[in-house]
Amino acid sequence: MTERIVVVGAALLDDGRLLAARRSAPPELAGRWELPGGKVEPGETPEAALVRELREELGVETETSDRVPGEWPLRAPYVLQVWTARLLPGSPAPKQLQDHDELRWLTPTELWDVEWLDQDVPAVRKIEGGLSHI
Ligand code: 9L3
Ligand code: MG
Repeated sequence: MTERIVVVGAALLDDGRLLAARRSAPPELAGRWELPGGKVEPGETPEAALVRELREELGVETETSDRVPGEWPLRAPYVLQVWTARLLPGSPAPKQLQDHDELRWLTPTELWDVEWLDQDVPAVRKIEGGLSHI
């Protein structure tokens, strides 16, 4: 059996808002919004992978905190796990450097204003449930 491969996504929060990123690739995902992130590499912790992916994709310096409980299936062998993250003091603002063509900081009431990837919807619901505690 093939091992499952973890894809990490960020609930990147700033001032009570969640960052959503619109994918520009691949074609079947382009135009839909996601929690930014990517694949964990062999020997890498999920948290380190997320910090690396956010640096590569958005040019930001971040730290992870709590994991959002749950694990959601992607196309096999991938599964999505999500960590809460925040910008470190002095981090540049997020820019769409790679894989995205638009970014939005969503307030809790705007969370469903974007067309999330189907795969990300359950994770965003879970994040929404936790937002009132920030
Ligand atoms: N994926 C789904 N939701 C997400 C992320 C970060 C990724 N929030 C899916 C899209 C790709 C695969 O996981 O099929 C690998 O992601 P990436 O490395 O292309 O970002
Ligand atoms: Mg990615």
